[in-house]
Amino acid sequence: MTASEVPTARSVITVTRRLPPAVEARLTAMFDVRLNSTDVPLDAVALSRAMASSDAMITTLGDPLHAATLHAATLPGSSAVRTKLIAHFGVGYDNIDITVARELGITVTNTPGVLTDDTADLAMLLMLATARRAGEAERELRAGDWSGWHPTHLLGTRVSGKTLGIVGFGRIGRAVAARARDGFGMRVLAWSRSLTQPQANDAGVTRCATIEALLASSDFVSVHVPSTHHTRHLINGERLSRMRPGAFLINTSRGDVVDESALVAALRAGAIAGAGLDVFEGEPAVRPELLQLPNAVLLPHIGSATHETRTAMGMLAVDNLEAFFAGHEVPNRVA
Ligand code: 8YV
Repeated sequence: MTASEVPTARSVITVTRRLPPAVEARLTAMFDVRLNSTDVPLDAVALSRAMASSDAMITTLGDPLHAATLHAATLPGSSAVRTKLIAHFGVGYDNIDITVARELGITVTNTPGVLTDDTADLAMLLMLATARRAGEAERELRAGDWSGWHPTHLLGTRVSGKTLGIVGFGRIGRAVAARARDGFGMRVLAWSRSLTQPQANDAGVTRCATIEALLASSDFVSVHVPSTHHTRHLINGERLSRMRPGAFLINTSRGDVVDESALVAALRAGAIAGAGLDVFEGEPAVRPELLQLPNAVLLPHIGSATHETRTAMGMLAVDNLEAFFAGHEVPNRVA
């Protein structure tokens, strides 16, 4: 954006979902803000209309900004969209067609870094909950079915000292590695398409040359890759069959990275011991077969859901808006 394009009146910002109060207050003080008071997700038509009538948007992963929706937002007789910035509230932005956004001259930013620790904590929580059968145990107690302590009741699998394989070694993968190694004395293996030996050495992990080698050698596998056309069904039936029979799969990244029907088959057959999932292929819908499996711990995409992190994510999105409308380079550009 050039200085001449910077709107002089207060810029109109549409925020697609409710955000923490401190974030909404800061936004409202700076911009002409259209908040979503109902907190109901906007459909494709409402998203296009909002883009056609706002200078910028704050979006979330529940807002599919595919090519058709972006094109539908163009002004009549023009290939331009009024929205010049999509400040996405989240680190993953697979809901946005970045190529089309770029073609339409829309800047896109995300919120990296601030959610790393909470998402890594949740991966550890899922590892512990699946291995120690916390979901099953709590369901039993709440149902009034606990008949008292006995030596063979609800025996699980030890986490400490085991081998963890991390698929994808970005910020969150590295944060999980540090927790597992330093907190739980685990041996940590890592694989990603770009991980180099010096990077693995620096992080104190063992680099696997192939994902298959990592899967075959891990007691726990935790997935930390973004959703792209390269990673869709990265963990498919063939790769699940490479895992150890007693191993657990943890996914806090994106649902489509794991072939869920193959995962259900592997869990049913006892080909792996369990799965801890915070993300799903068709979320918020969850495959009914998964709901029936006692060896799956299922959470409703709460990786970054703490007061601290959601506020920090919102503030980072506002930092990007502020920089953009001041005519500066945005801090977290992805397009
Ligand atoms: C966010 C996430 O809560 O940041 C991400 O990529 O998956 C979540 O932790 C979500 O993106 C909000 O839009």
